[in-house]
Amino acid sequence: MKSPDQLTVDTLRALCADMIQKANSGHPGLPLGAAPAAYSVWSSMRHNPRNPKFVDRDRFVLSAGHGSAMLYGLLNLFNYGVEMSDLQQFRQLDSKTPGHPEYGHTAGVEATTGPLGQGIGNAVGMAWAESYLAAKFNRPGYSIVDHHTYALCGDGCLQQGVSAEAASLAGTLGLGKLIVLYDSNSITIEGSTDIAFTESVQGRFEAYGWQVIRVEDGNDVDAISAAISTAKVETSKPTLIEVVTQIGFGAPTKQGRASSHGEPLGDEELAGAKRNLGFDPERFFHVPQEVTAHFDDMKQRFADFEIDWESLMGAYKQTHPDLYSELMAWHKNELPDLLNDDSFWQFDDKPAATRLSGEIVLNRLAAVSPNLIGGAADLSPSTKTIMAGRGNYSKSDPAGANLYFGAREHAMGAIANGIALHGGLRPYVSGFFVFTDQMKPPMRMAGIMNLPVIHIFTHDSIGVGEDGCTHQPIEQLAMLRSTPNLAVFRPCDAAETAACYYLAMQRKTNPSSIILTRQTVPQITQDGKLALKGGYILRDSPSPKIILIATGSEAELACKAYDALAAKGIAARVVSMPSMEVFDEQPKAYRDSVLLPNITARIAIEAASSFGWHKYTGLNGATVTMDGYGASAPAPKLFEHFGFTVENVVKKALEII
Ligand SMILES: Cc1ncc(C[n+]2csc(CCOP(=O)(O)OP(=O)(O)O)c2C)c(N)n1
Ligand SMILES: [Mg+2]
Repeated sequence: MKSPDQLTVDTLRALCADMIQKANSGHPGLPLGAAPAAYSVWSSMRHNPRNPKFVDRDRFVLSAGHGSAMLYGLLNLFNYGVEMSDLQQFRQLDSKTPGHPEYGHTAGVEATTGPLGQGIGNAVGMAWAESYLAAKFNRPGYSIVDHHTYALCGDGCLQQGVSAEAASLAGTLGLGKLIVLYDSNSITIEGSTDIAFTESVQGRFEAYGWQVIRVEDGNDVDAISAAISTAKVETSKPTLIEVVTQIGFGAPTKQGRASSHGEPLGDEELAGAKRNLGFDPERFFHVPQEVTAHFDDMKQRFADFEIDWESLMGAYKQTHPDLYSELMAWHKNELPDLLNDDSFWQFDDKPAATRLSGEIVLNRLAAVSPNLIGGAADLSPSTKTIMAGRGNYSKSDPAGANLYFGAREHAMGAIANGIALHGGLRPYVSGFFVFTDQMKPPMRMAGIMNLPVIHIFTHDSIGVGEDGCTHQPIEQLAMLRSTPNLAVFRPCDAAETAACYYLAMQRKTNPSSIILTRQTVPQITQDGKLALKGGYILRDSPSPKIILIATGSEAELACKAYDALAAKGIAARVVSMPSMEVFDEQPKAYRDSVLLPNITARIAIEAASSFGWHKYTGLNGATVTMDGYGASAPAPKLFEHFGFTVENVVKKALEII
């Protein structure tokens, strides 16, 4: 007789193999090998399947997202509302069970995963958020923020650089409530890990400052559960539990082989696997009565977690009413009415780099948005993203809201996503714009997951100057503008910067990137609120013959060209376009009133790639842009060298009028 635990694990395995076989697509190797580890976590986790959003729940991230079948199997068995019919629709259009787990799509999925390693970064972010919120809100006798974050990863996740970045930081920060289970099967797609991955993972993680526990028998649920208990006892370090498993466990010929990684077992192999697990090979999608009863037994324990927490919160509300209200407000991401707060929109006339204006605006926001939290990839002295008076997070001071990521853009993005996924906090991150290349993967994931992460990037063009081509973004604006569900902002001065931050803060279901200059720019707008429409008329003359469209530092050039054209008797209009995405969201009548469809002479001016601008200039239009790499020289020299001059704009204007 199998124990209920063992029977459950084997049921999970069989369900996964059936799902993948029916879909004729998927990854059986991980579920068959890692089912005991996953079940050990889920049965010991503090969660309430009846309410997947229970605020103080433990989080579980399947970093090895290709094991999605296993996650859906768990969600089914634990009664999260994923039904047998959903398992039978695995990987089909509009199903609850897509190829890789999708946050916001399937209740109980805590993060969209699939790009290997990202989930570890997300989990670090969740654990960091928990630690900060606990430091901020817990009081003696009231551990109202008190949960663990689990991630399950494979060899592939640990091969990825992002996991190294995130793990190194988690060790430094001493995130003691982070527990990562490593499905150590020594197999990846191309075969044995011997061919490309031979370091001591244990040595590596110990060097990061983690506790490492090794479970030799990945089928031993009790041993894995004991390791989880040991992990919880260590509160000053994150824990890696290396669970030695066999990929495709139970499959007669594919067990231990890469061939079980990413394709259905096939009818014969599936039947053999079921026999090996002690199941009837003729029965599909079957959950034995004993397993159902086992989950019924656990149900009340899970419900009690939330009931107990609710009663603790009730007492907390009585004893600490202000903190209670604040916590509630943080979870709602509430914002004050900045639109009617004049002090938010006022700046002096002195020229200033938009990164410096950004610093002013960020601090104005921080004063009224206490759940704002964030930092830079070792660049805050340059990106100007410190919130004054909000403390610096460290192992010894976990109540600090300024975060230090080290020079780790990729992990920074993934961690920020994790903070947003956790809830209660509004994260921002910052770095040099050119290094968005290093964090495109999590920026894309933020778009996919509808996460309101704010990215602040400075040093936005050849305006960087002497650092040269490696530090001068060219194609990055086009890359971000082409990323779905991501709003990009490139303000031209302080007032527009305020508008862009305001818009970014308003966008609660998608990420925003604010792109700022290193170099000084003049204050050229009169009313920053005009920029709230994304694009608007900055200078105008009666019956304009040509429209100059510019963003950021090039808005000034457009204004100067406007004056030069006026001196030649040519009526022009300048459109400032700090955000294409926001402009495109405006009604057609507004957009037409700005871009005047009957005027085809249009020039886009931006010190970056021309890619994407023709949707506004049309094919008859022109661009003053740059499609090659930059160079090392003082910035004014570079703008001249690459054609960002009044003469060049006027010349192009005369060509197309
Ligand atoms: C960033 C990224 N690169 C490549 C892939 C494609 N891929 C999916 S799984 C995998 C390797 C899987 O190895 P492991 O994590 O050990 O999983 P196992 O084969 O043991 O299930 C790769 C390369 C991916 N999903 N993400
Ligand atoms: Mg593996």
